[in-house]
Amino acid sequence: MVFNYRALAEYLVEAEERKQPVSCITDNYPNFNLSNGYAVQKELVKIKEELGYNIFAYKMGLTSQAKMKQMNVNEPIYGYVFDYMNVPNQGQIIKEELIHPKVEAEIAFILGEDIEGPGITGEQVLKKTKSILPVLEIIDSRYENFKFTLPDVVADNTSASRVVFGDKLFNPHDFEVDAVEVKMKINGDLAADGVSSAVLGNPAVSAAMLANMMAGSGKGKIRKGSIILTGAITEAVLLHKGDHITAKFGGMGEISFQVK
Ligand code: 0L1
Ligand code: MG
Repeated sequence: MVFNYRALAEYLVEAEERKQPVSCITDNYPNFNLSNGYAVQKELVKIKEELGYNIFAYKMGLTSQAKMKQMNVNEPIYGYVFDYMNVPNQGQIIKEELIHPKVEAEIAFILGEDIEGPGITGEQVLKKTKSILPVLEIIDSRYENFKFTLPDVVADNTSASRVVFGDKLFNPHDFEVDAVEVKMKINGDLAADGVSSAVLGNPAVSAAMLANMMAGSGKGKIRKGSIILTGAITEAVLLHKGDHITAKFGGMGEISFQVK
């Protein structure tokens, strides 16, 4: 079947702009597959760029065994964070601008050198990483009830919506990157916790997998200076108007924001 990738990307961009969830693409097109999902994602990126936005970071999704099992897949997915999605630490997100946001804690990598697959390992990526920093990702599926198949969520740019980065950069060689403990509180109550080894054993493996997936789909290397969100350490927690979120990342400080 031939799909109109541009029209499907517009459908998802409009859902984001109107803050109205839509039904899954696969509800109408059961044959829509993962490579169709990435083709829609590519069009979605083009539309955002035509609107004047720029890619700010790469993001990996479904990087925990639990999430992969839930989706019945054995490979993570990737998408893009745009510049307009940035929220300052201690800042606020506006509930009315979003549909049904959830928050999850992650570690981001900033590359000191280009990385390129196929076959690059987590260890090799770590050697080429200049800095790491904590980040809270706010995901907001454009689909009704946050329910979708893998091709749907890839088309929807892996639910990317907002990001709140920590204030300080850290040298990855000063850290056990796979042993960062995170505790996330909402309105003072523990909402989610985890250890960074939940991300494919080590978040560096996730960044390497991104480079390998990019190479596999002919997208080339990931350039020096690029930022990569490596995937969730904690479960994603639903946010409500009025919530105050704080997340402590062991040895890496705290990130907080308010839902207005
Ligand atoms: O960043 C993520 O892990 C999200 C991937 C897409 C799945 C979801 O929206 O829960
Ligand atoms: Mg994420």
